[in-house]
Amino acid sequence: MGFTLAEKIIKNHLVTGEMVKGTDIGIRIDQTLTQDATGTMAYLEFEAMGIDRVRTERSVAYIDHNTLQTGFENADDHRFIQTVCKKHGIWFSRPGNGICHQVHLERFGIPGKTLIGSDSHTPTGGGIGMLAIGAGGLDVAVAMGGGEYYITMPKIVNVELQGELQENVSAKDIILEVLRIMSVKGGVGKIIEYTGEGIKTLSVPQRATITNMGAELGATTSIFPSDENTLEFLKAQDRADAYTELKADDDAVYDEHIVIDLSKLAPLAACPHSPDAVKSVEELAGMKVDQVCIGSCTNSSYADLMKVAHILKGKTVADGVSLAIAPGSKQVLNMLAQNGALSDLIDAGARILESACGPCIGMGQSPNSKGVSLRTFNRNFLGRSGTKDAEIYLVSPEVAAVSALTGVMTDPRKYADGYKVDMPEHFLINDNMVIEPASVEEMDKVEVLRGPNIKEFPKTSAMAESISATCSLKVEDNITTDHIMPAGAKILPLRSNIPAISEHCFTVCDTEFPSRAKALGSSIIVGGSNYGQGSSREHAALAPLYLGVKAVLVKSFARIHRANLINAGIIPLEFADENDYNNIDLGDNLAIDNIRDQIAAGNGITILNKTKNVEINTKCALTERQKDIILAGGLLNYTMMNK
Ligand code: MIC
Ligand code: SF4
Repeated sequence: MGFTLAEKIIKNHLVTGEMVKGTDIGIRIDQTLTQDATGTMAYLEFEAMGIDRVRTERSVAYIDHNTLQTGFENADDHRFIQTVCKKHGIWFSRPGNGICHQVHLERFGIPGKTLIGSDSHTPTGGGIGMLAIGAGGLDVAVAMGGGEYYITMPKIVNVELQGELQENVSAKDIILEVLRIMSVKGGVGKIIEYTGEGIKTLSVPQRATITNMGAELGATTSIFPSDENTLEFLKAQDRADAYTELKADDDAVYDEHIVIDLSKLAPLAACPHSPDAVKSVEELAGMKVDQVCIGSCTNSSYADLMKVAHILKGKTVADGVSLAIAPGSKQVLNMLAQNGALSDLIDAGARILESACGPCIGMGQSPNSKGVSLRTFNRNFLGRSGTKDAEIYLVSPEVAAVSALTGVMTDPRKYADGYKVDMPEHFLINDNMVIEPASVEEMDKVEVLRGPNIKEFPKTSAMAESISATCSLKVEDNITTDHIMPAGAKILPLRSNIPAISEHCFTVCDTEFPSRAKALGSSIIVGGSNYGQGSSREHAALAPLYLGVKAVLVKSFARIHRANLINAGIIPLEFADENDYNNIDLGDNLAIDNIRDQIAAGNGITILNKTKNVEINTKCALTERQKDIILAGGLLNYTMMNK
């Protein structure tokens, strides 16, 4: 029996466990990436581990999220990251150089290598044949220190692409179709592997759009083979030496099989407020649009923006529409500048933003009240744009550009000609915005600079014998980490300051939560299924930890958030019987006795709801290592104990 591509890469990197689906495995990590909003915490954690120099083949820190500098905080954090990188052997991509995933794909990604990043869209690297996985900052810190990364050996889903896309139907429509089929929880515990004749028609940046937004499926990662298109891309990036041909064996066995005929796909849009609320653009055509944003790590490549420039050339953005464009990297922006396409964008009335995440994470460009905004991004969760009553639709660059001109949702097949952007033979290469780390001889001389916004990682202690806690919050299904720990221009600058950012925890759902949880001292959160989907931000675990949350009891968890809870020493519990969700209400007094023994025994944990006088059975499926982490009071304590 042959192997799938993901299995081959895992096999080559396996350190602990066996490739048995559903069991825990530890893999060696070749590369790491961080971005600034999660990076400060990750580097504080790395420093706390007391390791001098990273032990990976390549670790890169990007500054791309917190680039709106309305106070000293972000600039201080950037300076901290820059100096910590210099000292400890990490490459530093300066603000202005671009979005981490776009730049990593262009300049550092290598087929067949493993990459973990403190950002959920790290699977973008799957477009170039990497096994690229999003993780919490602490897991990335451990990997930088040479530790392996633990995942549950996923099931492998084969998405077979047949045929070729029609003109003005794009890679974004492929992943929206996969989301329509599988939903935002359909990928949990799975790797999505793309095969079929259709993949030959897709360039690396198009493939990366698909693997990027695979994060919205809840998948562990997504991956394409490394083939002649990969070589063409790497050659054009002057990195042909990074190429290896990689594909699944002909007799590989997959757990699921989905077939998509590309020629039958039409332009699609994800409707508010979920990436899987997919409808055809034709159905939505004519809807008035107030804002269009083009960019983000999903759709800001050279080809995407050339297509947009071609559609806009010589025309003017409709008078009711504000069009913002953020090219994904300095490379892309500079190429558009040199070939004149930037001028076409400016001339049409586009507001050009710096190469960064920008509006995707609510850093500026919030829409007007009740505004309809079409975005080429990957997430449209409630409130993420910064305007709570805005309606965000996720669309392709073609739909976005054509609709910006007409002022209403428009099917590009009727309005744009079949302009095709060829992969440039040579991208414009200039890595002058990437700073090399100091040499081993020089590293001791580097001083790490810390601003007053940078506070320590919250201290945790070993798990107690029993817990007496109150239910401090009860929430529904599909709670995202944007609900738990909102982002945006006002809150993101507090990412290095857990006490301050905790004041915003869950305020999207309940403004009283932070003060209530603090007053209770010790509490438990209750939730529905797919709890913690979305971003990898470990702040969604660290803020509850700081506020005294001891356990989270839900119907089911999203992968990265569950790992972050364990890393923070918070017990992740699932209802043994989902109907028990109705047996706990806000304010109920809950007790767990002999908790250490119950965790160690691994047969689930019994909670007594003292208010209702009912016993609730929960599942707490932890591996031996995870049990030890929880009992030690989190991964940092565990790592220090095992140093
Ligand atoms: C996101 O797209 O939600 C983010 C912002 O990039 C996050 C990381 C973060 O919260 O800093 C992610 O995707 O992990
Ligand atoms: Fe940045 Fe948005 Fe991509 Fe997250 S999804 S990395 S915020 S561009």
